[in-house]
Amino acid sequence: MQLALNLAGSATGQTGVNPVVGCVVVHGGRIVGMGAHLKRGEGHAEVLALNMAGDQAREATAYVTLEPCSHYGRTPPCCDRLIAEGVSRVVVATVDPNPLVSGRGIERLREAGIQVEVGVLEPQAIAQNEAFNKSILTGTPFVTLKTAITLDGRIATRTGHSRWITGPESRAAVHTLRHRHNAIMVGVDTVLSDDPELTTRLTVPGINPTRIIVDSKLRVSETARVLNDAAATFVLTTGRADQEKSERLQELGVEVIECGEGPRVDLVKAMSILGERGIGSILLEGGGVLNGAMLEAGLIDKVMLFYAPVIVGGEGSPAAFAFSGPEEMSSALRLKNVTMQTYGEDWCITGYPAGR
Ligand code: AOF
Ligand code: ZN
Repeated sequence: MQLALNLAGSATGQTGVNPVVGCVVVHGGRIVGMGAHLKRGEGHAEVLALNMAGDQAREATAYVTLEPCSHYGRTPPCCDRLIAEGVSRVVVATVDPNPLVSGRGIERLREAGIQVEVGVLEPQAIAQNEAFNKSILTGTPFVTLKTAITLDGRIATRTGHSRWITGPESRAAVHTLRHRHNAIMVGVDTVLSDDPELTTRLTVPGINPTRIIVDSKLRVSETARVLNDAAATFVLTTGRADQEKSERLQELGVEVIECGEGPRVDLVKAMSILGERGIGSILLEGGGVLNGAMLEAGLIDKVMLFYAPVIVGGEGSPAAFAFSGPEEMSSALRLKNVTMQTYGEDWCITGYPAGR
């Protein structure tokens, strides 16, 4: 099962709104087939592993990280294939939260006389599909807030200078995060001040996330890099936006999406629209005002703070979370399941807002 989880995990970021799934087929103590779901619309893990196993699938055990599907989606049900191949035992890490499957796959295998065991390495399997687990049930994307931050909670100096807070190891990790999310989201002020590309730049090619710019007044410059390269960009605005500017942006190949009637972009509505457009996960790269607004709206599922060992002070220097905040400490937003990882001289603190 650990091998199946590793196979699945290696495809994180390339299955779109689909889960990552791995499968290992074992016969007589030998591995005879392996597979991972690699792309939405293409083969499921079980099918690829069974294709490799051939005749040796008969009387074999299949280890699968997610309950085999029982429905006709873009591909036929994996259950039927496992039954047809004569597999005698299926070990499943966790049940598929997809309401179209959710227990039916396991039931169907059992009815066919296959021995089924559920719950092996389940916590790892659930964690691996945290984005899918949310988006399949809510229709809205899983949002990871990421920021590079000083020890005193700032994301730039008092003059707005921010390159670079963290070191090369952290920055490389962030590009891996971009590869692993369907979209990347920033406020228009970040685009105006930094003119970033918001693409995935690793030492090997990665997948570019769809760029999402939150821009209620369509202040983005038509010459901004995010509007003039090959990667996809959505601009979120409101019904009050200047229609001529909106048309000019659309001529550049950008999708302009109206979320509410203003004055600000309705972020809750935005999440549903993005879910409908096939965005299952978003990496939120701020700045502070958008971070604060997303947090206040309860739209953050996960927080990753890359702390650099620097202090910048400065009375007006931008904070990572610019929102009014609670009156009392007991009402502060608390993170749970907190872990810490080092990247060079930086620490990344990862946690999940409690109560979500
Ligand atoms: C599996 N094995 O490898 C995957 C599963 O549109 P489709 O046909 O690809 O179906 C997508 C749904 O199937 C997805 O929402 C999830 O419930 C399940 N994914 N199931 O048995 C796999 N990728
Ligand atoms: Zn399937």
